[in-house]
Amino acid sequence: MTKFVKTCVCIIGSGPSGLLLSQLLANAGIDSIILDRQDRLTIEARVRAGVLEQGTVDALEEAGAADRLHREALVHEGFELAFNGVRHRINVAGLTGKTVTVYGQTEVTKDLFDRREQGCQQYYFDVSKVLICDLEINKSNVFFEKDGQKHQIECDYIAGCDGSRGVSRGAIPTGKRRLFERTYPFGWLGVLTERPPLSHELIYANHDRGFALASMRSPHRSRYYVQCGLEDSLIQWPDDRFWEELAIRIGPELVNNLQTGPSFEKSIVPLRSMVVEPMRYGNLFLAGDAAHIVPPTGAKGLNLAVADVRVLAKALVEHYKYGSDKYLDAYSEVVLKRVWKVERFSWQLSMLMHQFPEHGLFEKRMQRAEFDYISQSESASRSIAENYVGLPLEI
Ligand code: FAS
Ligand code: PHB
Repeated sequence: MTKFVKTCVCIIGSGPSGLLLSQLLANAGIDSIILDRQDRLTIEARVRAGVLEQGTVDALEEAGAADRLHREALVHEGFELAFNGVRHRINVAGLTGKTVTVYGQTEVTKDLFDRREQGCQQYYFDVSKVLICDLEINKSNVFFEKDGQKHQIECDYIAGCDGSRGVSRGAIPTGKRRLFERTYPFGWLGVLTERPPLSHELIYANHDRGFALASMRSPHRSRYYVQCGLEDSLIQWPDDRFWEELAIRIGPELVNNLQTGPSFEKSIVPLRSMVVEPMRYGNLFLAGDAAHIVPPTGAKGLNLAVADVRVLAKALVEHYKYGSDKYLDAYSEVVLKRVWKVERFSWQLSMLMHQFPEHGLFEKRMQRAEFDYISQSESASRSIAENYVGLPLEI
């Protein structure tokens, strides 16, 4: 016997976009139910993004999930680009009057779950066989199974917040959607270690041997990445090799500050740019990685997901509170405009800061010339700073 429930918005995916959307709706008195195929601990444990735009911090504040962030996060006024050891600081505060916040996605997710615990909204973890139906009629339905029990949720709207490998994107008929994709011929190998960071700001380095990034989670916990082959496996990257390679790529000036130690998390992520159009089909609205992927070079993944959700939450509140569908009808067009600008910035920084196997000497000179131009031109540095702190939200 199928268990049947009704709600306003059925949210598929309990990552940062699904959780934030549900909280913003709950704060406006709008009911939602969240489904996820994983459990809370697995979702919280994911080590992903680490840099938050001011807009993301504002959204977490609006959701009532920013208290711990304000106590524990690091506020940064700049970051560095380095080319074979030659460094240039992008003074984001000086150039834009804004800052970025270093606070792990793991912590953001924990805070949103804790905030949610305070409410009484429903959610289902460890679900399977999620099926999205009836997108073009008045009421839609989501079917799924949990612990062998069949469930059906009837709802007005479905928010597809189920990431890059979810089911929502596929619920848009093939003929009604377009996929734009760029893959990169390398990945990022990332480690977490309980060691103080080598610098008080992030450093993105392009070296003849490949890209490297020095980031952090706290004054005691560092996050480092090196560009690696897509076929590489973690076995090929024992800690010693990782530290050796990182030391070379960050350059002689910085290596003395590098405190190495055992990694307690190590993973490889492929780099990809992807956008699906439209981001709405009938009663289904896509948000976050379900609709677009950016390479992590611009630190935009999580921030873009949050930006989508801020627009979608506003649109749903306008619908339920004021009976206006103006924002719902404009959602896909408005959000995609900003998504493509953020895709461009993430692609631009990825093309500048990595070693491409297919690049010849000319392309390498182009990269160097672009770095030199950025280092000498305040307007070029301001352009990077404007994008890094976050483009305005067209809401
Ligand atoms: P998420 O992927 O976070 O959440 C989707 C949720 O949907 C998951 O909990 C999943 O279990 C659930 N789900 C999927 N399919 C489902 C189904 N069929 N039924 C029910 N539930 C389902 N960004 C950066 O800025 N810096 C980084 O260093 C960085 N590193 C990353 C590393 C990896 C491996 C990945 C994948 C992304 C990384 N990102 C990074 C980008 C990341 O931050 C994402 O943009 C962010 O997690 C997007 O959040 P959501 O859209 O909520 O999707
Ligand atoms: C991180 O700290 O994990 C991080 C920071 C900046 C990026 C990507 C990842 O661009």
